[in-house]
Amino acid sequence: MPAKPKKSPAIELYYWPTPNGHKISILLEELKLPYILRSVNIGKGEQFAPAFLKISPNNRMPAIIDPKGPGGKPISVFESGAILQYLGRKTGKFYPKDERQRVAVDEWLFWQVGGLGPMAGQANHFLNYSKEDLVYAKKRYTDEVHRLFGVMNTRLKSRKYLAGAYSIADMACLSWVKSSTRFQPLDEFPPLAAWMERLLARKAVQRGMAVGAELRKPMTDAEHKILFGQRAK
Ligand SMILES: N[C@@H](CCC(=O)N[C@@H](CS)C(=O)NCC(=O)O)C(=O)O
Repeated sequence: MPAKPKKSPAIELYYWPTPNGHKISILLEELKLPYILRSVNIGKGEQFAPAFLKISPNNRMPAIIDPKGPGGKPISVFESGAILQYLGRKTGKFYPKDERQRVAVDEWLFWQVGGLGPMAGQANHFLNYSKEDLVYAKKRYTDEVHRLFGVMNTRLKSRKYLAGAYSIADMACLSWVKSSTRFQPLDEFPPLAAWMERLLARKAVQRGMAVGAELRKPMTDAEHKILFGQRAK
């Protein structure tokens, strides 16, 4: 009898339900790869645990451990963009091999990790978490999100996805766009709104964004102290 093909061992996903976490849970759901959820409660400071810092020295989730990495040996990956690219290369899905197409995906992926994510994150911080009401900071970052939404909107006027076929670049942007609609509605940006609805209609996206949703609670003062005002240790 022919030997049954061995199933790949499950990837460990170090995760908390935030837009940066969603990027990876969405991709894993899209890929239908088995994974084990390792929650990292960032409000409780679990991102500072020495074992976690070994795989994610920036004390940020998401991170993964793939027990079957290059050469069949385990590998850990931190930084959401690096994880998306790694899984894209490993599976050959949602990350084209053709160099021109790959460059386009990389452009929009880096645009997200260096622009949309940090700017929307700061806007959210000053609108919802700052103990001081800093008008300039709120305007600076909400303006920037508005500008970035405009850039995406223009790009999506003539295409369904950011870079060719549906890719890791779209997955990276989705949860940041969705969460930012709390302060920046999409009425001014119809192609962007249509893109968001197109992605949200995907079952894998719905599953990915639901991962760990029950873990998320309103932030307490103790959690605020852990998350904000961090300095080098
Ligand atoms: N550039 C990182 C950002 C990740 C990040 O900011 N994660 C946040 C949650 S969304 C976190 O783990 N925060 C923990 C902390 O602030 O200590 C990535 O893209 O992976």
